[in-house]
Order: sequence, then structure tokens, then C-alpha cells
Amino acid sequence: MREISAEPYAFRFSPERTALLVIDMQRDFLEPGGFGAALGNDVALLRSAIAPTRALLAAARKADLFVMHTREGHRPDLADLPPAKRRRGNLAQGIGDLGPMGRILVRGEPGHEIIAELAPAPGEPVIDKPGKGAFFATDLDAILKHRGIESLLVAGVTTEVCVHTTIREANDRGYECLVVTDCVASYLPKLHEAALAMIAAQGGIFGWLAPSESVIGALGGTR
Ligand code: TIU
Repeated sequence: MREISAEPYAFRFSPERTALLVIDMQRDFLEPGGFGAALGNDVALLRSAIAPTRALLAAARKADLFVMHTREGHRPDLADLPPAKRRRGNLAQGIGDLGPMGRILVRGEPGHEIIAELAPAPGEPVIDKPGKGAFFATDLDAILKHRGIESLLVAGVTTEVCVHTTIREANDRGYECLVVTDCVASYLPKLHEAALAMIAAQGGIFGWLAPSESVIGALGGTR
């Protein structure tokens, strides 16, 4: 077992039973002209998570941790897009509409791709999800169960939306989740802080928090 100094108390994990889950680090959220921008956000606010996540990915790969990525998006025919999700926000340019990076939040379009800095390595599963949570309408749970995964180190965007929804889903499915605090980011700094506080409150009601430095340190030792 390894230990990470974390909030609200030390996170103990076995590397063989732990996965790194990188959520939705897509051009549609991090670059101008995508879904994040269409929602009226300053997408530059998410860039703080890129360098720490890159370092975390390198450490996880070196430690032979199981690494997975997710992408939020829809089928080109939009058959899996709930009308309510499409209507939400009364956007001039919304999901399925053509933007500078192709059709917004549609699979196969340039904007749907994971940013080049954090590109999945060969063999790392990528989960395409239609919702905010990574467990909803995906095979994520089956893949984790087949690998014997019990703990998740979580990075990605945005803290209070897809990261939080996924952590809550994972928690109810019995996974122990540690959110890597500098590897998650939000367009709304106040909500980022509140979302992190909610994870660790009440004795870690949803999980644990630790910075990438502590996680990378714990991954670095010998098993
Ligand atoms: N809008 C927002 O903050 N996030 C999303 O719509 N998706 C994810 O968080 N990935």
C-alpha cells in the first residue's frame, strides 16, 4: 500500500488497484470557439491544469498505473443528445452547431479531441460520454471492475461540473476517489473552491484532496 498526505486524512491506495482518470481535457472546453466559450466562459482559466496534469500523467505511466481518459460529446446524428441538454442556455451556437473547431461537442470533430499536451498514449482507454458524469451511459464501471480497480486519482475539467458529477457517481459505486487539486480547474474560481471543499468535508464525504506534488511523490517510490 502507498499513502498520500491528503485532506481530510491520508489516502491509502494500492497502485495495482488504482487508476488515473483524466476527465474531458478537450479542445471544446480549453480552447476558444468550443462549447466552453459558447457558454460564455473565459476558457483561459482552465489552462492552469495542463502542466500539472502532464506531469501527473508522466508519473502515472512510469508507475504503470492504469490510465483512462474521458470526452464529453455526442453522436454526429445527435441521437444521444437529450433535447433538454440541447435547449439549455438558449445558446446562439450550441451543441451540434458548426464552430471554428467543427460541430460543437460532436464526436469526430476537431473540438472534441483531447488537447495535444495531454493526448492519450496507445492502450489507454478513452471513454466517450454523453453526460456530465463519466459512469452514465458508458462502460467505464465495467472496465474498472475488470481491472480490479478500487481507487481513482481524478484530474480534468471542470471541477464543479464533470469532475464533481463523476466523483459522486464513483463514490456511490464504491470507488475511493482522490481529486488532484491543481489538475482540476473551472471557469468559475469560487465554484472550483466550493466544489473541492465539498469533496473533503464531513470526513471526506465524497473523497480526498491532494496536490499533484504529493501524488507524484507517492507514485515515485518502489512497490
Ligand atoms: N460547462 C462546464 O463547466 N462543464 C461542462 O459542460 N462539461 C465538463 O465539465 N466537462
